[in-house]
Amino acid sequence: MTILAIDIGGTKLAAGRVSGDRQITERCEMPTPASKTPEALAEALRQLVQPLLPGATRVAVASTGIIHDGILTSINPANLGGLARFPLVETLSRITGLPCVALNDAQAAALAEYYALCAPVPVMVFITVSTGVGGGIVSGGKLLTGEGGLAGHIGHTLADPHGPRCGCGRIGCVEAIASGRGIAAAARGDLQGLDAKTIFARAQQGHMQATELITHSALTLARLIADVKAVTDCECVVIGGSVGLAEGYLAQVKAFLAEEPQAYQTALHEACFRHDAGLLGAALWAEGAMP
Ligand code: ADP
Ligand code: BMX
Ligand code: ZN
Repeated sequence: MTILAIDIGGTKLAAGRVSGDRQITERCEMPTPASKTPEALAEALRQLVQPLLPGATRVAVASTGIIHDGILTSINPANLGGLARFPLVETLSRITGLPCVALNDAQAAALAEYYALCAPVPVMVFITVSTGVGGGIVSGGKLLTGEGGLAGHIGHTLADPHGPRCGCGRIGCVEAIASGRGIAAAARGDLQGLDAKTIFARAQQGHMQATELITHSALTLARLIADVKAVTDCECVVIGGSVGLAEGYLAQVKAFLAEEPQAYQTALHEACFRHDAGLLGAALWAEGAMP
């Protein structure tokens, strides 16, 4: 059985063919269209999956946004070019002619990373620090999606009541500060208008403001992890996303978490499947969710 897995993020679209032994055999990537129309996203997805279709028997999608009944609804529309509501499963079934399932990207990655653990644990939390900040919780061997698909959206918890307004409408969300977009939005002077990837590169060169922006993100994430520990009593937290996996980032988060009281400590790891956790998690979901 070959599953065509797709990962829709706020910055990039990725797709791969996942074989029966859970290996990604082919992989493609393209930027997420900046346009606000559903047609633009549908066309980008068509181009992305076309070369991977031969031999695939089903489609599995991990996508940014709340996924409920196959519909993608943005909690933070700013992360998806303003696209608020998109018929994800219907669109991909039409494009591919194959049965399709979909779930949130961080929830999918949580599932893949849970199966990658050396031994099962009662509670594991996955956090992606990427365009946004997303999360997925596996408890008692089950992925929590919630009735409406909102479970795990920990990027929209409060980090700073005096912080910037988040695209979700709240003020001072973790995502508005710690995410790639949050880092870029806070940049001033010669860093203004640069993306998080470039700001990380500047920090490597010793740029003081760039270093401070990244440190502030890492501190915000460490505080979120302490909160997550208090809520879930998780055994470990796994970090993914291009910001989360950037060189030196997790080390900073670990250092800030170590300053919190003992009760809030938890083991922190980088995602074992790195940037492919969403793709593999979607494929696992398809194996379990479809006959
Ligand atoms: P998506 O959100 O589409 O899943 P990513 O996980 O790649 O995609 O996250 C995108 C964010 O990560 C952007 O803000 C981008 O600037 C930033 N980014 C991409 N590559 C790197 C890198 N090597 N180091 C730090 N930040 C990065
Ligand atoms: C946002 C939200 C989450 C998502 C998270 C990470 C939207 C469009 N997305 O909080 O559903 O899991 O970003 O998404 O509202 P990514 O694009 O950074 O991978
Ligand atoms: Zn928010």
